[in-house]
Amino acid sequence: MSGTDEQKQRFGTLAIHAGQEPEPVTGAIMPPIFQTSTYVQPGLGRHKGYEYSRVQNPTREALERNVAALEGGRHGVAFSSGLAAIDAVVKLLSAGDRVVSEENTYGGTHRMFTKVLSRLGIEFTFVDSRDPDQIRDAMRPETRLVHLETPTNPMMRLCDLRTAAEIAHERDALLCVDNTFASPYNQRPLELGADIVVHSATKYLNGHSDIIGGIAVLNEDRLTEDLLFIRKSSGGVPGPMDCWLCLRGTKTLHLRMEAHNRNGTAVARFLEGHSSVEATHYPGLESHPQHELALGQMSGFTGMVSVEMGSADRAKRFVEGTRIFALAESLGGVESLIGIPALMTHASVPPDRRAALGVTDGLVRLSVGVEDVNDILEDLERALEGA
Ligand code: P1T
Repeated sequence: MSGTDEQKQRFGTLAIHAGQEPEPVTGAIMPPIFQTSTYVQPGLGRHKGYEYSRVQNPTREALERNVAALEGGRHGVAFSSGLAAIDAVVKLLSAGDRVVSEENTYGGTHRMFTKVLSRLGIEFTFVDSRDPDQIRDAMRPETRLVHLETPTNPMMRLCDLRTAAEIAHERDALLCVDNTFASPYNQRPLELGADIVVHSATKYLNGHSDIIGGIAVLNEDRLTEDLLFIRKSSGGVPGPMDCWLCLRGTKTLHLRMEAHNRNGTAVARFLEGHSSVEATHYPGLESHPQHELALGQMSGFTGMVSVEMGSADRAKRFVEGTRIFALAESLGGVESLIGIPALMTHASVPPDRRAALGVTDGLVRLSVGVEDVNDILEDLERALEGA
């Protein structure tokens, strides 16, 4: 499919075809796994565009073209993990530069910013990006990057991306949005003004809980070249087999996300109405304080739901009492997962910070899978009775 054809295609068609041509030698419809570290050069200084797999790999490039198309962007740059992608984006900056970041990101992102990248002379200011004024007030002449997550992990807070993009661009800063929770099926930040979208491809993009991967999507050629240079120099590339698995995953992204959106909504409504649950956080609920914004910038609300159980004991009994929901870190796979962020994915965030965000020991996060919704709801009902 040519680039111009792709511009006309709709999401489900892009998911299956974008970035992939039948392999020219045999006609294989699936892109081969180019499981090779190097490429033979017919003579010194002569090669076919492929020298070494840290720099170029055809399977990885197929994944990059595919996800770029899904995000409505021009370039994809794949990484060995979501954190490797975010790390590379921050490395576009230099010592003395500043980042304004949403305060409620994935715990590992917060750990990388505060414990690793800040040691290299990059300064981080954390804000509640639900309030655009907090972003605006935190901007300094040295601020080069605004890093947002929306919905946030695990509180499901939203940031108005159109406004955030305006604020960042007024000050000549880049806007990077972690779109892991929404997936490009539900939200396309580049179309709302972001410069860079990052994903933990480990989650919805791959969708089958069998790889760790990351990807950044951009429009600007110059910025893409800079990011490719950082990846080539730092080396956080994914292997060809993982790229191929992710590419197989993205072929069904639209089908899976429809089912996640449907089951997520059913679970959120069920939990909101349950007497054992104190609060339910899901942008698709009318009771979510930013529901209007959700309707304005998302087309679906995913399978991610968080609930406040009121105490650590009740949360523990709930997550240990489910049978279909497996107690595990991660999210976005076809199978349902459940966990306690304060003890698992956000354990690296200091306790006082967690408390301020609402990431209490009683907060339970669910990644609602695509099993039969009746079995999912029965599982939750039974576990809540035990809690
Ligand atoms: O695990 P990795 O592929 O490196 O992705 C990191 C990451 C980045 N951004 C968001 C929003 C994430 O949720 C994650 C990883 N999150 C989990 C492992 C989790 O269970 O929340």
